[in-house]
Amino acid sequence: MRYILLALGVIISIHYILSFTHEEYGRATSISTIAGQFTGPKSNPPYKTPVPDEYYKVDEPIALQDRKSNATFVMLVRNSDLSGIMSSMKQIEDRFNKKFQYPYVFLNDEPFTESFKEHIQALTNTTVEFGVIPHDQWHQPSWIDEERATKSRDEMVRDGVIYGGSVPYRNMCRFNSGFFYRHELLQKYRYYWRVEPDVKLFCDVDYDPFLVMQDQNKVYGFTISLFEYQSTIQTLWTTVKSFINSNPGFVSPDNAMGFLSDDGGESYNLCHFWSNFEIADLDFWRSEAYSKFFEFLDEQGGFYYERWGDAPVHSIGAALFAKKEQIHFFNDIGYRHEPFQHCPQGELNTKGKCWCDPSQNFDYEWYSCLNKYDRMFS
Ligand SMILES: Nc1nc2c(ncn2[C@@H]2O[C@H](COP(=O)(O)OP(=O)(O)OP(=O)(O)O)[C@@H](O)[C@H]2O)c(=O)[nH]1
Ligand SMILES: *[C@@H]1O[C@H](CO)[C@@H](O)[C@H](O)[C@H]1NC(C)=O
Ligand SMILES: *[C@@H]1O[C@H](CO)[C@@H](O)[C@H](O)[C@H]1NC(C)=O
Ligand SMILES: [Mg+2]
Repeated sequence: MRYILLALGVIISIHYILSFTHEEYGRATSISTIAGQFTGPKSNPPYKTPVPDEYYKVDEPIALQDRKSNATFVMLVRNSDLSGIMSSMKQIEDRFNKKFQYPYVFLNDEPFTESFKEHIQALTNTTVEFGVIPHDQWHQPSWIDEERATKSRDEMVRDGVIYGGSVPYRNMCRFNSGFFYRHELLQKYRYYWRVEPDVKLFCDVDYDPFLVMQDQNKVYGFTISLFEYQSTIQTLWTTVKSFINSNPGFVSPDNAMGFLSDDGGESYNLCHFWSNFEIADLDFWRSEAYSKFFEFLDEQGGFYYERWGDAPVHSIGAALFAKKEQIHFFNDIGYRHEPFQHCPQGELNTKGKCWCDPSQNFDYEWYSCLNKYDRMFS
């Protein structure tokens, strides 16, 4: 414990020196003059200060394109996910995108069928691109010891761990952790909004969340946070600590370790942002800190020997390499991915014309981690 605290102290001071020469992350570089309005008093989480009215385009059928972000939707799906992803996409269009007109990138480990593409393109007037994932970025690397991987999958099946026996699920987690942002179709974008099949969007999103990310220098946005299954990440935290110890300069000053750990970094409390919803900065994943971090994790083989999820991996990366203020809770976006939902409360519910019942809200349920996010600001 002492040792970790000491290490973090050193990390923070070293980072201060290094940050002026390399990393942009962890430093407020582009907060504009209006940023003060958002940030609010230091004693409040930033999301308690609502998005200013100037950002809202309530009565415009198509938002005036005076300012647009460099952003896209990203959907990783199979051909068989057509109906589920059409359902999600229709809601994205109706609640937000028919007004803001951002493009879509669909990714798959095999080619999309013509019929899939036609059905998807019919849902929008914006650009939709369909990409195939390079073989090596999806499949289990040849240096993974298959005997050890099989043994671990069998154990997880026996223990009833969800997706414990699945190799494709592991491929998906590894791809989302370290490769999607390197896909050629995403190179031209800075921000993305990840959308999965069969999710629900409860409220009108009458402002552009990408512009809010950009103007406030945010790198990661979430709607739901919760605990991970310990059995899927047995050695993840030991690996993270080992990375931090050998690369102290990457850890941001004023990071969000307080969200991840209840004892100053000694142990992981299993909290993570639920990554089926993400609005985030692709350049953050492309940064030296996160790239090296992913490489280090990948070398341990934990995506296959265990079942490391992209949610804890992204969350730990964001929490350590960004400032806590750069992680945004989209309190006003009503969202459901089975079996949990975030339903905006009070005025936000009315403002967004939300159709969820505010009493059905995961925010402060016992399995939620939002209180650990909040406590970092008090
Ligand atoms: N192309 C492709 N996409 C996949 C594959 N497996 C999962 N995905 C996508 O990866 C994302 C996460 O997979 P899900 O099956 O939703 O995993 P989950 O959200 O942890 O679990 P659920 O509770 O089943 O939703 C979704 O967008 C899926 O469509 C696969 O084998 N191929
Ligand atoms: C696309 O644009 C055309 C012409 O402006 C319009 O008639 C049509 O309804 C639009 N479709 C969608 C899905 O927005
Ligand atoms: C959008 O962002 C990407 C990644 O940072 C960058 O390469 C690209 O030049 C940007 N495009 C525009 C139009 O600013
Ligand atoms: Mg899902």
